Parts: sequence; structure tokens; C-alpha cells
Amino acid sequence: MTEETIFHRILRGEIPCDEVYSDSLCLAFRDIQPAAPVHILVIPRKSLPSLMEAQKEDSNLLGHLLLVAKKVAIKEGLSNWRTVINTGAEAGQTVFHLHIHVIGGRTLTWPPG
Ligand code: D5M
Repeated sequence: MTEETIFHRILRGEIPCDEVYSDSLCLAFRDIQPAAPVHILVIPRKSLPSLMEAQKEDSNLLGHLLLVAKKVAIKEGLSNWRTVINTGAEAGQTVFHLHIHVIGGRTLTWPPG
């Protein structure tokens, strides 16, 4: 069993989200604290606390999440964007359900803090 998070509640429809894409493997919705004009989270329906717990058997799922990240970025009209996966608290992860940030709509600087 993995720890219950707010994203589990969103997946079960218990709390609302601003959904932009959904399929049998994942859900994409707008981040509640956007860091840019476009800030979408792509999350698997499968419970994986972080990339650290992902295994070989998750290869197809991880590839799918990246392709959905591209799909939603293009749907938002982006041709430049950043995909981010924070893994672990010191890397900035606050919700321990794997998610890909899709961030764009402004000029982004590098490196992040
Ligand atoms: O990113 C976790 C992200 O999740 C952070 O940018 C806020 C966002 N968040 C938290 N709760 C919600 C809800 N309820 N809706 C939408 N977005 C939410 P991390 O990489 O773990 O720091």
C-alpha cells in the first residue's frame, strides 16, 4: 500500500480538478499553484509515490505519461515547454504521487533553484 495523497482523491473524483485530459492510464489537470501561464500535471492512475518506486514493468506507463505531456502541451498551443519530475522532498516534491509538470507560456530560465 502507498500513502494516500490529494491526487488519489482527485483520481477518485472526491475533490474537483481542472481536467485537461484523461484516459485509462492517466489524468492531466491544471496545477492549483501555477508557476507559468500553462502549468499542467500529468499523473498515473497507478499509485507510484515517485519515480524512485518505478520499475521495469512501468516502462510503458512512463512512456505514455511523457507522450500525454506532449499532447497536452501542444493542445495548449505550446511549441516550447518544460517537463519536470521532482523526486524526493529535497528536490521539491510535495505530493507523493508521481506527476509530471508541464510548464510553459513564458520564457523559462535555467537552472532551476
Ligand atoms: O508538485 C505538486 C504540485 O501539485 C504543486 O505544484 C501544487 C499542486 N497541487 C497540489 N494540490 C493540488 C490540487 N488539489 N489541484 C491541483 N494541483 C495541486 P511537487 O512536484 O510535488 O512539488
